[in-house]
Amino acid sequence: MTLDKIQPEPITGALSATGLRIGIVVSRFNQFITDRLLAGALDALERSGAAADQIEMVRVPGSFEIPVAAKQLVESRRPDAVICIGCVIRGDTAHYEYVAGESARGIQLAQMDTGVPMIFCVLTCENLEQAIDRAGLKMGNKGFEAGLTAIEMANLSRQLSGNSGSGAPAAPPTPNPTKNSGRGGSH
Ligand code: INI
Repeated sequence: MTLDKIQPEPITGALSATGLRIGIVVSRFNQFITDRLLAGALDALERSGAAADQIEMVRVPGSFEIPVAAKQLVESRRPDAVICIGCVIRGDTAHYEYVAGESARGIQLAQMDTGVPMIFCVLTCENLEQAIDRAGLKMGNKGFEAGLTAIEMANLSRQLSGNSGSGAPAAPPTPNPTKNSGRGGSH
C-alpha cells in the first residue's frame, strides 16, 4: 500500500489567445481610470498573441450599463469571453452601493444566462487614490489581470463545452432513446 494520494490531472485553460474572440465592455464614467484598465487588458491580450481583429470593444456610459451591453455583445457576436471594465468610487450618498452592487449582480447574471465567461474588472473603491493604485500603480493593473483571466477562461470554457471553434456553446448531447443508460429511475 502506498501513502501517496492519486493525482488527478486538472482541466485548465491555456494562456494563448490563438483563435479566440474577446469582447470588452468599458465604462466611460471615471474614464481616467477605465482607460488605464483598458490599456492593461489590451496589453495582456496582445502579449498572449491576440490581434485587433479578434477583439470587439463596446463603450457604455457607466458601470450600471455594463451588464446589458455584455449580454447583447455575446448574443450578437459570440465572443469566447467578455472583459467588463468599470470603476465605481464611493461618494456622499448611497448611489455607489446601487451602481456597484447592480453592476456585479448584472454581470454575474449575464455570465450565467449566456454561459460565456464574463471577467469582472469593475473597481469598487473608497476614493480616487485606491482606484489609481489598482489602475497601474501600487497594486498593479487590474485590467492586465482581467485580460489574462479572460484568455484562461475562454480556453477553459472551450474545453469544458467541447467547443473548439467559436464562442457559441456546444449543443447538449441528444439522448439515444433506444439505449438504456443503466441508471434506472427518472426525476
Ligand atoms: N458609474 C460608474 O461607473 N462609477 C461611478 O462611480 C458612478 N457613480 O458614482 O455615480 C457611476 N454612476 C453612473 C451609473 O453607472 C449610470 O451610468 C447612471 O446611473 C445611468 O444609468
